Amino acid sequence: MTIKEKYEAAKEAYAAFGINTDEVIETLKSVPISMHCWQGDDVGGFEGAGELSGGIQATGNYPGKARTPEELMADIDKALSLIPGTHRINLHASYAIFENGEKADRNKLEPKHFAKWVEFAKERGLGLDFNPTYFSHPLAEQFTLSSPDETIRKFWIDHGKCCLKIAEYFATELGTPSLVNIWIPDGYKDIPADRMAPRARLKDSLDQILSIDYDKSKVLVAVESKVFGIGMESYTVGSHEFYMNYAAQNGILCLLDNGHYHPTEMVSDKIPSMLLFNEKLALHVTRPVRWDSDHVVLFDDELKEIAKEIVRNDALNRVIIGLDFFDASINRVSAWVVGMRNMQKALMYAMLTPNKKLAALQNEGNFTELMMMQEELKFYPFADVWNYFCEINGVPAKEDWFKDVVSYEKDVLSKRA
Ligand code: RNT
Ligand code: ZN
Repeated sequence: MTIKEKYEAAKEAYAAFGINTDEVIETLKSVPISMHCWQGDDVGGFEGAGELSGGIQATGNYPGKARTPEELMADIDKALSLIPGTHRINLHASYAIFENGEKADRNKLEPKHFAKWVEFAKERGLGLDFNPTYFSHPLAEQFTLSSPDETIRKFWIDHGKCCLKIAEYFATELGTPSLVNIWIPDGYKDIPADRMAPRARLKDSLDQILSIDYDKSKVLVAVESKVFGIGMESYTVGSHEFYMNYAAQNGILCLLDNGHYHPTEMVSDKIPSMLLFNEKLALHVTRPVRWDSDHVVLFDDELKEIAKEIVRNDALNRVIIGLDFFDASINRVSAWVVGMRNMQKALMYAMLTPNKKLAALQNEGNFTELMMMQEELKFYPFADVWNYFCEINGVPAKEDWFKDVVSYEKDVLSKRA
């Protein structure tokens, strides 16, 4: 049977639940996922070989990581050619591209330092999202926006302000709003003597950053909390409560990273609560293995639950989905493709679930049938819809994309010494 014939059979199976697979395919095609540039070079950036700091780690030394903007862009192109649909690229400030020997520190970054990225995005019809980089910098040794040193704190406030202007430029040039996500690594290894003052300074820093004049219809600002980091085990300034309150009070977004909570605490469960109180919500989808390890996103239970919460609450236009993982131990293009396709698969899986019927079983208290049905649905021919989706969007179905990665590794990546 061809992919198309299998699809036709699957279409009938889902139609029995009132699910129109043609519509699912149309909808999924229009959902952009923001692909993080930093999987391509282990969060290195282009400022020149500093160590990755801030309590995050990219472990492994698989050959072929991108060393220049040209290499990173080529690798992104390769990955995107194997991912169905049109997406977005998520940049970090540390990926500024300086030309003609010019340099600018993070507090002096300007839109022109990202002109090459805008050109890249324009040619491909991609949107751009952005992140100030509050790590891997001599002034980010322990504290940034919460620093007790006013000179350092000012430096990072200025960095935040520059980043809003850069994102505004992205949005203007590309005709699509840009998400600016603020994450800082600030925290203490051991029991602090004062938990309030650093947070008060962070609050003031955010107020100062947001006080600049920027177009709120073009720039969506989000804040990303975290429970702990390596070397900041006892206390992080930017905790969940801190940012949730800050975002609510200031009309900005929360960004939930599913590696940033206690191991049995699930982001999927937080999504509906956030949606009840916020027009929009941003996500960093990652895979924490025992800690915030940022493994490649797999098609696992929590990913499926996250996708279900987005889909069945009709929130595809309200949840801004970005990926955040960095595995340096495997082919990085493959890592992107696996993670991106899995995010899409999870959304499709959620769309191919008879959500109303299952909710009715819940409301009737029919938990026996609910469990049975949720289990049986796992064996419905979801893969046949996925493969057809790939085929009609001009990318290889099943594992067929991988041979492209293998030849790219042979012809391009392996030549990077
Ligand atoms: C770190 C945060 C943050 C970073 C990226 C590189 O724990 O998840 O989002 O991973 O900004
Ligand atoms: Zn994150």
